[in-house]
Amino acid sequence: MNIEKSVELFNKAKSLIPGGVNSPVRAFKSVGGNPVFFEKGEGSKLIDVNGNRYIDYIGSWGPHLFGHNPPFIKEALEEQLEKGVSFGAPTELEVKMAEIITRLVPSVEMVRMVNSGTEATMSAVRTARGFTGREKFIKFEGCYHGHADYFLIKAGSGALTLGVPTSPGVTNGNAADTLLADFNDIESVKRLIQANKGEISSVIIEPVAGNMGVVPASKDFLQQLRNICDEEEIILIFDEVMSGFRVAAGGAQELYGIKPDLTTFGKIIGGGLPVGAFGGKMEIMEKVAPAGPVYQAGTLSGNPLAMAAGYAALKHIEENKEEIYSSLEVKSAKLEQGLNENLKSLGRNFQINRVGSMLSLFFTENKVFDFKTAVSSDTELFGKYYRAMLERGIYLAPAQFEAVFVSTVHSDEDIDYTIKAAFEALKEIL
Ligand code: HOZ
Repeated sequence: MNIEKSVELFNKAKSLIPGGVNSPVRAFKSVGGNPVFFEKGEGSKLIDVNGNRYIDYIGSWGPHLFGHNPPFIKEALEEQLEKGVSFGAPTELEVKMAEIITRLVPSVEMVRMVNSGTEATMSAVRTARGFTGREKFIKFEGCYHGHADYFLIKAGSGALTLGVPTSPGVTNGNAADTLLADFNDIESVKRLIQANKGEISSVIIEPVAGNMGVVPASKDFLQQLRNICDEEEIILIFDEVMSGFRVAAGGAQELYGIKPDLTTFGKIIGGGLPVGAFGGKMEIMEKVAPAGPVYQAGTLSGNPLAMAAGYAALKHIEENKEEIYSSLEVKSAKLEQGLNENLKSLGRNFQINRVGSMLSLFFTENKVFDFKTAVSSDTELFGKYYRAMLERGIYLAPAQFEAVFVSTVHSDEDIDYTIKAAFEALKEIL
């Protein structure tokens, strides 16, 4: 495949942008090779600057549930463009957005719009601290909640991929308030609570972790977490930046039937534009400024263009729920089954974790249920697989510790082609 223009652009970018990219995983450091620079997205495809077409399984890291540029989001954006792109003042769209979020996710009684998942998680933790008057919080090893200082401690995603799960620049003071538990291990949570009695404000978790690859929490574990948080008056925060509106219209909390106190959103909520949100119980959210004293603000928060795209996406979900999630399930199950059959016929028992349209293939024969089992995956082999798939026109997330996202516009042909390409790629590298 000729990617000459991407090579030229990356070389130029490296002298102008740190590492040549605006977000680390995109630099292909862990998989090797030159990052592909893109020009266009069309449904399930991405077209690079050399005109090569790829079946895209990143979907902008999750938001493109309906593929690139769906007509209903495009129309909403065009309509808003005529009216203006930013007012820094309230609009009716923000009210409609809050209404639809609270309808789709009933644990969210009140919601504040922000600009990214990182803003959502850091504001949620601050709100929980303000509400409880306690400073410490618990996060899980391998979960990633954006790049606020106190989250970059044994974090997943790019931090893990680049080998800096605990980032330089995070002060000891910041790190001291972050307590680390093991994913899917309730005893590790109990021990921390016991050792820090009355000092823990919140527990934040990705109920379907997507940043150490896809690793779902067990229902029993989440239920026990809910119970302990109730007993100890600790705020339970579900980070649904990835799973929100993806694994079900009401997110992972609908799937598991467990209600958190606060939820954070991103990705799909902006229909592809930079949006995040946090929300939850009224009594907690009423602590947020200006209703309450916990400060939180942003000029671009509730931006009309972003709200128009996000509202169009959520409205589409609300009106077509059954169809959307059953089609995603059918397509994703077909992909999972095809990959499993490939592995079987090659005599390998590598693990595939899947929740709805989020999936990861781990190059390990161990069951993957937490950070330690996730990192037992052979990342070098993943790199080879990645390059072999790219060569065949399949665009996966360029790191083992991310997810594959299937959209409603991936066709049967796309999935069949992907399974065939994966067979050839695996045969080549194993
Ligand atoms: N950490 C992001 C996904 N988990 C990567 C986002 C990006 O590079 O765009």
